[in-house]
Amino acid sequence: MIKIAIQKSGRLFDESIKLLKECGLSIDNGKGQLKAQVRNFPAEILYLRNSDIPFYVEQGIADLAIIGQNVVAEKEVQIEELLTLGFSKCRLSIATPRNTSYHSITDLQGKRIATSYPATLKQYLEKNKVDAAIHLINGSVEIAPSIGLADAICDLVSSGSTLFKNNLIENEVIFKSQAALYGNKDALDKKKTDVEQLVFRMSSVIRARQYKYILFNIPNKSIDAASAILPGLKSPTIVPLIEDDWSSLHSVIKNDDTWDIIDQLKQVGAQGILISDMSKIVV
Ligand code: PRT
Repeated sequence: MIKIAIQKSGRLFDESIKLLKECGLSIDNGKGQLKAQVRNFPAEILYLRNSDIPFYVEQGIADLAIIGQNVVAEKEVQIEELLTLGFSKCRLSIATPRNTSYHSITDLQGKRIATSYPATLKQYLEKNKVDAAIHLINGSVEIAPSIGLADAICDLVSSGSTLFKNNLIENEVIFKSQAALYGNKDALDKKKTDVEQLVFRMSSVIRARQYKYILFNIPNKSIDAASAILPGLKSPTIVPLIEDDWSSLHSVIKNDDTWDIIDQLKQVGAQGILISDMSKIVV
């Protein structure tokens, strides 16, 4: 039985539940629960506060967890990162008021910086040999400069709109983060079979999210040109059509390349181009 910790409520909750369900785990959504049994896999879900999860994994109370890399770095725990999950992407950045000048990190020498990430910030300042006062604040960090509490802030940024609304400029990205699957070192050994099975399922789901399935019709004389455009997992599958001298090509392409590839395929004569999502890719 593996114990998997996820955030009880907050930014990571929906994506974590969705991912576990796409891995075939039949679970309740955790509303009003602290733990729930998975009905069709030897696992139990623990619904916990994001900031507490790294310690629970380190202590072995949870075997696996889905949390942001930023929290793990901040808590300085000894746990294993097994897989990056591609959601909850953000960065921990230093920002200063729009009306102050900023050229480099050394401008913060002797200044006050408000943050909920004191350990990560301290490490960055030490690495850059900057001596600044770190003020720990547990929420609404972005208002600290405007109320005279700090000269700069160090906080998570995703769209940048919170900084913009508070007249702050992002100057230094000190850590890039996304959600990841972490594991307790002993559990990875003792519960190897179940852990490996879940990691295998998760990587198949995560890989599928990065790709699209493409199929189209192409005159046979253009098959080589079309194949050269497709950087799929392997070479494309070619199926002859009933219509003479035409074939259907099937392949897998990266999400980010989709529109470029469509444009190029049209130029070599592709017709009836279909693009679809996939739920799993097993390699
Ligand atoms: O209470 P608990 O301990 O469970 O949760 P929490 O308060 O620590 O977490 P929560 O739900 O706020 O965030 C959980 C995780 O989501 C974080 O640890 C990050 O890994 C990730 N994440 C991704 C973010 C953001 N993006 C994010 N933008 N966490 C917080 N923010 C905040 C940021 O602090 C700032 O206030 O959003 C604001 C900035 O957003 P933009 O879009 O305006 O730039």
